[in-house]
Amino acid sequence: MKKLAKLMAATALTATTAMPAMAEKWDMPMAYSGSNFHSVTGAEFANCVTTGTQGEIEIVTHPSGSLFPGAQIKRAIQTGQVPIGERLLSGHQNENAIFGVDSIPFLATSFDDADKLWTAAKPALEKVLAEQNLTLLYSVPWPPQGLYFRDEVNSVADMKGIKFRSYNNATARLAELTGMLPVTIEAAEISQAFATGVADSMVSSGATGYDRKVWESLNYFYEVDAWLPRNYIMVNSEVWSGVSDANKAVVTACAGMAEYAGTWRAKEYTGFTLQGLRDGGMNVAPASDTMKGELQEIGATMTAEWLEAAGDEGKSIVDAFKAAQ
Ligand code: PCA
Repeated sequence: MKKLAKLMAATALTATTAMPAMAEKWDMPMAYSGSNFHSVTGAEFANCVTTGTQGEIEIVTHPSGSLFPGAQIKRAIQTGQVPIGERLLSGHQNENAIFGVDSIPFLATSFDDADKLWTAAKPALEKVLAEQNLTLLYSVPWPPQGLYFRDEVNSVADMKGIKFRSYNNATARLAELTGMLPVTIEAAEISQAFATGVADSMVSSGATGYDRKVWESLNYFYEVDAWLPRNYIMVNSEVWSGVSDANKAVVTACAGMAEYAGTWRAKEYTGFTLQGLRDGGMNVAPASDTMKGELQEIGATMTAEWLEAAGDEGKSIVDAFKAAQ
């Protein structure tokens, strides 16, 4: 009897000191550097969930593409290799044109408009993701996209033959239409690509140029405000359906706060990083009217191409966005 009592006491002790019965660790791959505002937002989201669920779900972020490079993150979540992760939405435009809704040149060129476009597109995107075993948690925009070059350019004619780093279908198409030579390179790899001359230009935000210190190789940033692409955080739908209602409420609340905080950071980061590029020695200025006009023509071509590819669903998103403007 004594022995049994001892055993029971020991078991009780183990039960109270052990981790909660349902404790799970969720590794969360992210493609951009740890100091990037999306990664900082993701780390805060992870802490919020870990604290809010009292450790029942512990999210551990892996920035810089250290667990999976950007191009593999969505598939890794779909197939259950990891439960959660962050990816550039337009990285999947080759699967479905709807994913490219945020990279249509000159459609939504401010944070306010990017927000309206997101609201208009979200139901269709959630539906496509659900068909792929994915549940959307939150999304944060990048700052407006401008053009980086090693050498000065004043018109589209000056761009001919320049090696251009692309990050999705739209950026590769932009290169084609401007006579440049696209090469796809992840953000984590661009410093080296510019240093070694694999590429001499790109379209991106001031944020990415700043994060990757591109002033070490490039000299010009033309503010074009072509579009504001987005990152989004998704969870495997089967994993999600196994989460308790109480923990789902925590994750959803943390996601809402992350979307808000991340968007605020993106806005703050816009001016800060452009100044950072200047401080690094780059020429930062709005594109000339000639260049803007030429790019707008290319934008019109790309808009027509996107509408063609995205069909009725795409048209209704653009119509709903324009009605909200
Ligand atoms: N930075 C990312 C995507 C958009 C942006 O501003 C990149 O250049 O890869």
